[in-house]
Amino acid sequence: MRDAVTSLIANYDIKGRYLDRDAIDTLKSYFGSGMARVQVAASINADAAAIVKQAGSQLFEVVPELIRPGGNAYTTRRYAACLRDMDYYLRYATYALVAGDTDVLDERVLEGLRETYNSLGVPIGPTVQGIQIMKEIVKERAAKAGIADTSFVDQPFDYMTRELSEKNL
Ligand SMILES: CCC1=C(C)/C(=C/C2=NC(=C\c3[nH]c(/C=C4\NC(=O)[C@H](C)[C@H]4CC)c(C)c3CCC(=O)O)/C(CCC(=O)O)=C2C)NC1=O
Repeated sequence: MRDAVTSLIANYDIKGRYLDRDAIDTLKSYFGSGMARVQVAASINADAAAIVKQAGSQLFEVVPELIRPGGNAYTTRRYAACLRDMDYYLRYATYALVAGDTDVLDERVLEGLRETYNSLGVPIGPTVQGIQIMKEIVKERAAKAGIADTSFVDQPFDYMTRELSEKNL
């Protein structure tokens, strides 16, 4: 599992090069957003269950078919599985935020997921909507907590979205 620093070092080591200006800029940007990353992760951790619940309610409001008979999240068991999946995405997003790298998502979340979803008929579109709703909730909270530039929050959520949707089309 890699983070922003180990990824960068690995790249330079392969080429046998010292850290150049680009590398230093990348490191500055990562460490510059470091406290904000930790702050966002802490704010998510403190309220993860509520964030998942709110995102679930919003998703089922936008796509109510999911929880009607015939919908993939219909029945208590599947409803719970859906919220549990959202919780996975949120938790791993916090890891990726702190790491400043999406490697953990490839390794622990996305590997084989598309196949599983396809075989169970879990629809990708609404899953991606749920991930995006969580992103917006987290960004709102970060902004309220006084973090001026919340753009770094996008990365893990957008990465999961892109990987899930691209590979399914
Ligand atoms: C940490 C990495 C990890 C992930 C990501 C993961 C996902 C995951 N979601 C699953 C099921 C599921 N996932 C959903 C999710 C949804 N259905 C919908 O309609 C919505 C769009 C969506 C919620 C947003 C549902 C309903 C099931 C149960 C499907 C079934 O058993 O029929 C399953 C099948 C096994 C099981 O039910 O536990 C896996 C492996 N498991 C993991 O270990």
